[in-house]
Amino acid sequence: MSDSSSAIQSVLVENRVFPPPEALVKAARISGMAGYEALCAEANKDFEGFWARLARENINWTKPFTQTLDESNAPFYKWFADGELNASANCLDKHMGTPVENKTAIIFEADGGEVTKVTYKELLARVSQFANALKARGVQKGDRVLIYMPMTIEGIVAMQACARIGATHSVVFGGFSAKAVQERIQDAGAVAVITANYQLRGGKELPLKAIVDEAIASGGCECVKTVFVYERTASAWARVAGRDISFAEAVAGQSTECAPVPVEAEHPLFVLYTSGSTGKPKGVQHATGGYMLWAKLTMDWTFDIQPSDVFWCTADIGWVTGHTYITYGPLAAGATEVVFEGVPTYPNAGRFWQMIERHKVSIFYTAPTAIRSLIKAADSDEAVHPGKSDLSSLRILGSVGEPINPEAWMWYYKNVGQERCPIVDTWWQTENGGHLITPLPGATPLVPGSCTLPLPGIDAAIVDETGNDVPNGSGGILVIKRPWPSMIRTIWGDPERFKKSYFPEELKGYYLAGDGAVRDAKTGYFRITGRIDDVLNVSGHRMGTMEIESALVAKSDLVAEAAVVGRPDDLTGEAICAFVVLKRPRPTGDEAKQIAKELRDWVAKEIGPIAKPKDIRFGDNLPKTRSGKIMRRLLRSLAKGESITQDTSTLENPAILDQLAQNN
Ligand code: 6R9
Repeated sequence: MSDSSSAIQSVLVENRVFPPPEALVKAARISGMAGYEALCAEANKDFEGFWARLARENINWTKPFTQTLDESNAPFYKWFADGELNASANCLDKHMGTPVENKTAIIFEADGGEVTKVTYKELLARVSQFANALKARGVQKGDRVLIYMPMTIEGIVAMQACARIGATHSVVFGGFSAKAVQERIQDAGAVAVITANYQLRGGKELPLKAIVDEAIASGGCECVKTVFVYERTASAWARVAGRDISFAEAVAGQSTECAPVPVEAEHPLFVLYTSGSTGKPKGVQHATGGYMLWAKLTMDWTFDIQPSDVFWCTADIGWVTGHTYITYGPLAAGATEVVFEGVPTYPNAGRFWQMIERHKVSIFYTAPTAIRSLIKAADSDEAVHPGKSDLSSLRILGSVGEPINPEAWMWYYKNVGQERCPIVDTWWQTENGGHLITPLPGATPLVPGSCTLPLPGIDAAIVDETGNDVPNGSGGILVIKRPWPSMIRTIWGDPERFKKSYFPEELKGYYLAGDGAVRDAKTGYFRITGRIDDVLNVSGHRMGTMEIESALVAKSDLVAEAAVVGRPDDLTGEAICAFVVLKRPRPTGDEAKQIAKELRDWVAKEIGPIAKPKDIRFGDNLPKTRSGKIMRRLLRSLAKGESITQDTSTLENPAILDQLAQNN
C-alpha cells in the first residue's frame, strides 16, 4: 500500500487508464489518491486505533466497546467484543428525528412494473410490527430463522425484524431446491421459516411455500415451529394447521413499536450458506458489530453515497451482495434504494436501463454476467440498447461477483456510464462481509478488468504455497494477512472446518480467499484470475464441483460415478461440465440426450436450476491414474474442447478420452 503513489504514476502511462472525474475527486469522501493514502497510513500506524475510530464514528453502540481486536484465540478473531448494538437500530431507528425519517428508503419495482415506495419511518413501523409477530410465535434472541423469500420489501422486513430481536437469519436463495432448504433448516436448527406463497419472476408465478412444505416433510426439521407465509399473489396455498400463519394474520393486532434488542458485537447476525470444495455447503457466520461497520463504511468509501443518491444493487437478498448492499448497507447509510423483484430480460432486455431512467438511479451495482447478457441482447436488438434510455442520472457504476472481462468493462463504461462514471470493480466474498479490494470512485485511476487496490486497513497479498510473497507480475494465491472487522467468524457448527478451509497451516495464519490473483508489475494493481479450489463461478453464483458430483451420484439407480469441472463460457463466465459413468452401457444418440436431460432435471431438484450442468458427457469410465485418481486436468481440457496434448502415460485407460470428448 505504501508504494501506491509510484503505482499511480506508472498506471497512468498504461494504455487504458481512466482517471476519476475531477469533480468527483473534489467532492468525494475519499478525495484523490492522497485521501486514500492518508487512510492507509493511519491504518498502518495504529491498526486498532484506526478501526476503533471508524467503529465509533459509524455505529451507534448501546454499550461502547473498550477492546477493539481480540486475537487471543486466532483465527477466531473478535472485534469490539464488549460492545453492544442492534443492527436494525443502526439501519432504521438512528434516522428517526432526522431529515431521513420521511425520506424514501425503498423504491420497490415489482416484476410486472408496479412501483411502491416506503419511507424510513414506515419501514421502521413494518419491521417493528413483524418483529413483534416473530416474538408472539416464540422466536427469541439467539434463535435461527430461515428466510426463503422473493425480492420484495417483505424480504427485507423479515431480515431486519430478525436482527431487531437478536434472532440469527439464514436466507436461502429462492432458486434453491427443497433438499437444499431441508439441509439448511437442519444444519442451522431453524425454529421458524419465513417464506411467500409464490414468487414472481419474468411474468411467471413460481412456488416457494410448497417447496418449504416438501423440505420440512422430508424429515429432520422438527425444530421448525412456525412457517410465516407472505401472500405475494392471490393464489391459494396449503396450510399446515397450527404451524403456518400468513403475514396478515401474524401482524394483525401487533404494535408497530418494538424496542430493538441490544446484542453483543460478536452475536451472529446471520449465517449464509455458500459452496466450498466439499459436497456440503458452509454456513458462513457473521458477527453483528464488525459486519455492520463494514456495510456502512463501504457505502461511504466505495460508493461515496450522498443524501441525494438513488442506489440500486441488482443482487438478490439470497446472496451476500443482497445482504450487505440491499438489506443493511444502504439503510445504514440513510440512502434511497431501488429494490427489484424481477429479471433483467423481462418484459425485455432494456428493463435495467428503463428502470435507471424511471427512478433516476445514480449508483448502479450489478454483475458481469448480467452485463454480458445485456450486451448480447443490445447487439441483436437496438430497441433494448442502453442508449435508448436517459441514463444521465448515473454517477457511479459497480461490478461484483466474478472477474469482469475488459471488453464487457469497456462496453459498460461507454454505453451505460457514458464515459462519465467510474466503475468500481469490487472484489469480495461471502466470507468477507463486504468489499475488500476495489477502486474508490473519487480516487483510483481505473484499469479495465482490475479490482485495483485494497481498502485502507486491508492487508491483501499474493503468496506461494508456503505463504511467501511472490513478486508483482507473477501470479499466486490471494490471502489477507491481517484480520478485518467484517470477516467470517466461523462455519456454523463446524469450527474445525473453518480453521482448515480458511487458515491452513502452511499459509502462516493468513486468510485464504480461494482465488488466484496477480499484481501488475508496475502498478501493484490486483487482477483476480478466478478460483483455485474446486469451486466454480457460474453467472456469479458459487457452486462446488463436489456438490454437483454428490447430487449426480445420489441418482444411484442410474449413475455409477461422476466428475464435474468448469469450462470458460462467454456468457456465464464458467459453465458446468459433468462427466458421467452410468450403471448401464454408455448411451449414445437420442438415448444419451434423454438421459442427459433426466440428469439435469435431477440436479435441479437436488440443488436448484442454477446447478444444472450445461454439458453432460458419458464414458465407460473416467480418466484415472493407476492409483485410481481422476485426472481432472484432462477433464478440464476435454471440457474446453482442446485436443489432449498433455502427458497421458500415467493414465490407466487412455481410450476413454475419445468417448468423453463427445457432448450430449
Ligand atoms: C460477493 C460475492 C465470491 C467469489 C470470489 C471470486 C468471485 C467476486 C469479484 C470476483 C473477480 C470481482 N468474485 N467478486 N472475482 N472480481 N470483482 O460474489 O461473493 O458469492 O461468495 O463469491 O466470487 O472468485 O472468491 P461470493
